[in-house]
Amino acid sequence: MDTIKNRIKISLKLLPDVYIFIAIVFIKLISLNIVLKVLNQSTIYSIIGILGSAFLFASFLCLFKFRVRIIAFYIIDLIISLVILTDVVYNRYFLDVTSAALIKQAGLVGEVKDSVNALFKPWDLLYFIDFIVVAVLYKKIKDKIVEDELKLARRFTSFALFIIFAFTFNYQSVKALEKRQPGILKTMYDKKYIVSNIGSINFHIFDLYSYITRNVLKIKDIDEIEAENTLNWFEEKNSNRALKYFGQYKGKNLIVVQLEAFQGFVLNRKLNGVEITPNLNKLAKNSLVFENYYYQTAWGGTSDAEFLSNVSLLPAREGSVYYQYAGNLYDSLAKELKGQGYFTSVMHANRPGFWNRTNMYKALGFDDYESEQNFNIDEIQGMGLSDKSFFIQAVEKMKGFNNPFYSFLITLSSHFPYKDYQNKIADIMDVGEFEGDTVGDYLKAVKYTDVAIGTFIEELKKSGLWDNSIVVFYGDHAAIPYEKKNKLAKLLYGKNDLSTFEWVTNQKVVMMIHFPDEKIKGVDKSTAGQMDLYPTLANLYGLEPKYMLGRDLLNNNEGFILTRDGNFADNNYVYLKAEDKLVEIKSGKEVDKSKHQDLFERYKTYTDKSNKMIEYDLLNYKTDDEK
Ligand code: GP9
Ligand code: MN
Repeated sequence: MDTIKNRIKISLKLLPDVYIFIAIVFIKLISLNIVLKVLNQSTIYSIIGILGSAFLFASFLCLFKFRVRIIAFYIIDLIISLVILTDVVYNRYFLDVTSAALIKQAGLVGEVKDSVNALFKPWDLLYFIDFIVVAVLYKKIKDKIVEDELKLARRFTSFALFIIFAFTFNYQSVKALEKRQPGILKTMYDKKYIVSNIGSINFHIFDLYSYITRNVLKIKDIDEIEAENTLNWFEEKNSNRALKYFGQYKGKNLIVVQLEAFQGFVLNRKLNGVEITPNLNKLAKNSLVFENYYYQTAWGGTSDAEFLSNVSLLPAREGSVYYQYAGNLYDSLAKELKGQGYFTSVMHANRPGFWNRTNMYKALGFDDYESEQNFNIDEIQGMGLSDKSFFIQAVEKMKGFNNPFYSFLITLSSHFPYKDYQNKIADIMDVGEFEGDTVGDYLKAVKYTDVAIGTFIEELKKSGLWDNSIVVFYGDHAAIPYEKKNKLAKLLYGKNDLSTFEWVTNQKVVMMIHFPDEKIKGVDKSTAGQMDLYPTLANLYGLEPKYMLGRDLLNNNEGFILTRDGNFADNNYVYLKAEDKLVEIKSGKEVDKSKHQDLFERYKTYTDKSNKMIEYDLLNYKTDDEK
């Protein structure tokens, strides 16, 4: 027993350079969090994570004799310092940290090449000052260490100890992060938040792992015939040019508003005699309303809704398409409109790195991205800038745009958990028995955003933009979590629970299109979804994109939607994956699946084609092929 203790003691004692290494890495990583201004989001677990990553590298150092060790020290220190420096410089420009996927977007760096030089500051050299300090120290301690050089077994003991520490610390840190934000390491929706919680090195290890498994270790590449087949399938699907309304609104502005968590049931609903969304209800009377518009988002939440609506492909089967496939080539609404001389802009008053938007909006072809940085954060409501202030400032910006333009707006205030942190909307409406519950908080948040929408419409009218623009409003995804379904049952049906059928058929969002001449209006009851927006708008604006999964809602009544959790529906039937049941929508009764195999086939084909398109970046493949 005593010898083991002694062995450990000696093993740890004679490695002063390793401790210096740990201290240096620790200081550098903490200073990075200070520079990134994310220290306030950190917890004790971030210190544990940062120590964990320092221990991990330290453990490898222990394996070598001093002379080799000191070289390894320099190499690892240099790599870590360069990673930190890249993040610091990248953050100065893009307000985010780097990720391996950016390798595919080298062009992006090219674009800012001139400013890259300007982005380096003299004090960045401080990240390398330790190289001199260590060189001086090295001279002093070299002889002593070489004299008492540890034997291989002892060095191995130190290695084992450090590696155990490394794994324990890192595990604790990562576990704490996943507990606070489940799934964040798959979707990477807020890279800076991850850095703040587990340290930069751990983040980059996860990021690299995800990149390698996705790109380098892909089981096989798609063969040529399969790629051609997939592209042909899309081309054929989109080749039947619509007859009705084609190009009828060419030249009109397009304003698309994606509303945070606007579930379908809020529209035209009253609670204790009071309308929840009076402004949208009023607008609905003169708009084309889709009553059965499903959201099709998956892990990527808001970003998936943006993607579905602008690209008309399904989101990633795991993780988020905005993070994993930001380097792909896309055919998108913004790009197509740009081809017709439109100015394209996207506005969302959150940090630009959130959901990897800075990179993805470039891939989607937006000319301009107005993030939190470009708004005056003069009023907070919910998750950030209040929708009211956001809308007012957005109209101001639009007034300055060259016409015609496409403006894509994403709201923020009605974000889960709908808490009225600023205590501003507590009395906005009486939610009766739902007071104090998520459902009650949600209804107030929706009411708040609806009031802001009222202001938005007024401002658009005042500016003259209203009469010259198609304006679309739709919700991004669910608002009420599954564990709150009893309360939802109370609100919707005055009962205590929802069946799976009721739950699934309520996973819809608000959706309406307002036309400047109000010639197209009414209620469409066909089954539709977010992948149908792009094809519908493409037709109205006379565009002919060829790689969309959805349908043109004005020229095809054959409704069909599918979601990533395996549900799908047409106008008559809905498949409930959780119960493996096909149900007739009208009666709510189960029907014989074997008689509707065509629906199952369709689901499979759609999923398969969409997956291939994204996972193999087929448009890029096609472009390469054509070169
Ligand atoms: C963040 C906002 C919310 O900018 O869009 O994203 P969500 O959490 O709803 O996916
Ligand atoms: Mn959202």
